[in-house]
Amino acid sequence: MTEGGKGTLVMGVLNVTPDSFSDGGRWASTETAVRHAIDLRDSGADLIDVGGESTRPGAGRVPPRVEQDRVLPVIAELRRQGIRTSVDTLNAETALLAADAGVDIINDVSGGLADPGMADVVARTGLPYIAMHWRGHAGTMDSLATYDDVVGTVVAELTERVAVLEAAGVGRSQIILDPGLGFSKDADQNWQVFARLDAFAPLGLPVMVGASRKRFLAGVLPETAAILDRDLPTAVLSVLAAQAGAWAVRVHDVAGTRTALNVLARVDSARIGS
Ligand code: PMM
Repeated sequence: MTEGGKGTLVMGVLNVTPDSFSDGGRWASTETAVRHAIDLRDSGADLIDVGGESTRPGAGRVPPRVEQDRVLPVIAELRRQGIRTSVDTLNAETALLAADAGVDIINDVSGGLADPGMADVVARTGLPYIAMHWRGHAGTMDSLATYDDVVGTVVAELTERVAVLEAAGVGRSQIILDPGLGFSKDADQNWQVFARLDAFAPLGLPVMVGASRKRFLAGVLPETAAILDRDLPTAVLSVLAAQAGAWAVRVHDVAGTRTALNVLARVDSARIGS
């Protein structure tokens, strides 16, 4: 975790899919995807998270070849343009091919649970690896939101993932944790986990937060609000995550979060200067 949230990275979301829940279909060709990634970079993204399989609730699986055809050319082109990327994938093979294409980070929303080959690929590539808290695929995840103590259980389940990854040869310094907001958690559980990001500190690993446009944000908006109206509460949560020491926030509206983080930086530096 970064001290006082200074330097929290902004990861821009690039879903190269026809069906992601808030931006599906908009960046489905390599050319439009690359153009959007450049816009995100120009808006202040530090890196671009390239995904070719939607994880929205109820989404079906995509054959690895289709996923790879979507993400690999985009990653290769962004690499060529000097833009840092992560690949958002559950598949070890896709992660390995993305590494060959020049990806900088592997982002696995299953923390290695979906594909038993993932830990080995992470160990072999030596790339940073985002291990997110996950309990099941999109078709079943909502029914798996059962916890006595959601914060303690998420920390314990991620601790277990770290142990399994390390046993498979992944270096501890490669691992970044993500509490998995919106994945097998109801609205109250998402707020509880977000409110206790400090509970991950004892693990001593960087923490990333992905709250952007997720369903639980609807609860702070009027019933008539559209999905894009969730960008304001997302930016507010980006500031709170940064204050809690998050390593990075994963957002669709990079400009909004960048502005919000700039406000925090000015307040922090004014406090230090006074
Ligand atoms: N959320 C989504 C996809 N990938 N990756 C990480 N590490 N953390 C997240 O919270 C996360 C993710 C789903 O959101 P999208 O459909 O809007 O991309």
